[in-house]
Amino acid sequence: MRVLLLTPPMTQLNTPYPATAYLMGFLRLHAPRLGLELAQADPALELFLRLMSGPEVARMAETLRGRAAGIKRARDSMPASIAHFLDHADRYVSTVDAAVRFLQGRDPSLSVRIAGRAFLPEGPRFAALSPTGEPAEETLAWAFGALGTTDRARALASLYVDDLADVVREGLDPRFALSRYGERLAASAPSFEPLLEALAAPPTRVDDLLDALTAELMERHAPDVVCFSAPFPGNVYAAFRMARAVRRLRPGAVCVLGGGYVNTELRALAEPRVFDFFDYITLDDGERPLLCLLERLCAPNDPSKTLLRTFRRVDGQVRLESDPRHHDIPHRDTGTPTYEGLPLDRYVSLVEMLNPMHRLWSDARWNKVTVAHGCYWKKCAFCDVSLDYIGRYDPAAANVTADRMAALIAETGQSGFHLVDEAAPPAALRALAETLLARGVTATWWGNIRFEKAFTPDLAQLLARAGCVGVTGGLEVASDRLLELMQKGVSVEQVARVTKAFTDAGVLVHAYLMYGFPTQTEQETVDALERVRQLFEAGCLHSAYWHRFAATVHSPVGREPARYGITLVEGPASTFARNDVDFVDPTGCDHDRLGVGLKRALYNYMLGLGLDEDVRAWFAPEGRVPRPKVPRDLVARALSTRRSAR
Ligand code: B12
Repeated sequence: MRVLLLTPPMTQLNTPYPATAYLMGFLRLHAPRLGLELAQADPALELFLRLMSGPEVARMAETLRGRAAGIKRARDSMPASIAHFLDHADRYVSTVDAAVRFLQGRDPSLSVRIAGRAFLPEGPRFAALSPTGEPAEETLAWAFGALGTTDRARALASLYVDDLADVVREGLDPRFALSRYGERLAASAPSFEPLLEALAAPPTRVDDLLDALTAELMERHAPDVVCFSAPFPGNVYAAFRMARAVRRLRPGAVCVLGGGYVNTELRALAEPRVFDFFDYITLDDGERPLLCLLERLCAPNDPSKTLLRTFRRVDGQVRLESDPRHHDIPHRDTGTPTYEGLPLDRYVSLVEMLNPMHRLWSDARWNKVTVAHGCYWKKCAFCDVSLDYIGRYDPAAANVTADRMAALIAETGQSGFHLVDEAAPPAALRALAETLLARGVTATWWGNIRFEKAFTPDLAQLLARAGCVGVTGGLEVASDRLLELMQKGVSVEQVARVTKAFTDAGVLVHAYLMYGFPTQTEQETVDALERVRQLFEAGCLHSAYWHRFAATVHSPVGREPARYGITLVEGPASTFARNDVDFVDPTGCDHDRLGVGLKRALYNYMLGLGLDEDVRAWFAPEGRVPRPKVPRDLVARALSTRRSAR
């Protein structure tokens, strides 16, 4: 039986999303017994590469020119990205292949030409180089100095790709973005109808390319089973579109859907029409459910071959079949992920922001491993702790993780790892670091943690010696009252000490921040910004991102809203996706207004700017806010306690 595993567009482009690699690594262990032939492909990358190619960009110019020709005064109503593109279309056509090759790392010498700024056309996105009106050269010189030619060229080529992506979105397909496609059709969508309508609409050029790609994959692999992974809402539209094409091209093939989006948003699926596209949809970790399904497909007449957490359509109704005798595969036994079959030299490294920590997300290729399945804390009120991928904690021994890393280095020739844990546990990281050092493995790695007391300066130094280059973690609302309410289990002062331990060890640190948590007041938001300012000033943080809090149905806030002082607003009954829920917070704070100032401040802090400004200044364009009530030396004092305690 031939099984093809796919990641439908779009996801980040610098490295493969790992679900197909994890599942293929696991299925390999069972392939001889079941007679499976396994293959994986990444249509997300392929679609990008097709769009960003000379012939396609030429076609884009022709289409957009043709469209404009029919409209009076078309130029006046044209988005800036398209106007600029049409003015310089020939240059885009002649440079796009070279720029993409450069971003793939396949033509490094081109950096000198790109860095010279006469080679690539510079559209509206390049305004990001002059955020406050300064000449772009000043920003580039500040960021890359005189010798950083490669990085400078990468940043410029990334802006060039952003401009072209804007042209695709504004000119050809409004659903398109570089790392998500049609996201809004799927995210928390109570009804399947909008997605169905989009699938029934006349195809865009992006749709046509996707259909062609699907046809090629069917021809190359002739699969009997096609597994689609939808990690995010931004993969869902393409998954349905591709599944429909598979149905037409290979009517006998079985289509299966799984992934993070499904595990989070489709748990209460009741829409039978979804099964016009997919035969089976599985929940949570895919190893056991997929194995059960493949065993059943191999022996269709054997009634003992039952399913685990698998939706299918029976007599026109959606049914979840789950035999309680099956259990998930322990993390230690899931096998080693494999990237076999994926074109690792064709992924595209983009520089999305001039901040070293931010780069880890979109730049360079990272192999992925998981140190521990789930979260060992699993109490945070905003988090989907009731779901299996968070709630079921199952670490693997350090030897197992180190073996997987060694195997991936041997397979890919690359030693960079993104640990895709919910929150890698300190004890497991210590053991992993000691194992890597004892074995003499050279690896570079980063991942998400909780800013726990257990991450002492000594442990941070050990992790850094073993190859840790970055950690991300939640400081969330940066207010002790709210951190306690949400059961985060950390205090601001503790976060200051832990993050400083990491930055002192030379490790990059990113903080996830949140605003708009239930009962949060304006004063608390201003105070939070003051604490974050101090953390940047004291060198505890390199980067951060402020998310607007959203209540989800699987989080403690969504399940027990009264405990957090809010009431949920019931939306329309859902037969399709369920995740975010609207709520009313009687505190009545205007978080939208404050959010703009918070983001403005952070953007500047990440570039090392405005750290001595009164935080109220960042909110000023939207109105007045109260004076912060936080001692100006809160973080400095927290850090000096650390020193005297040592
Ligand atoms: C690391 C991570 C990130 C990283 C890296 C992302 C990347 N592109 O690689 C960062 C921080 C950048 C990130 C960003 C985002 N993330 Co994120 N991320 C995660 C996290 C913690 C781990 C992902 C991972 O690599 N897991 C390991 C793989 C192997 O697990 P998996 O994909 O779930 O696959 C397993 C099963 O799902 C199943 N399976 C998967 N596919 C298939 C297919 C079939 C056929 C079958 C049978 C089974 C199956 O089997 C696999 C093995 O068990 C997950 C939560 C989690 N613990 O999974 C959230 C998670 C996937 N992210 C999520 C979201 C929403 C996002 C963002 C959209 C956030 C935002 N608003 O910007 C962005 C999107 C980024 C993008 N477009 O690429 C959500 C998705 C839920 C949803 N609502 O759809 C999750 C589930 C977390 C959450 N509850 O919010 N993320």
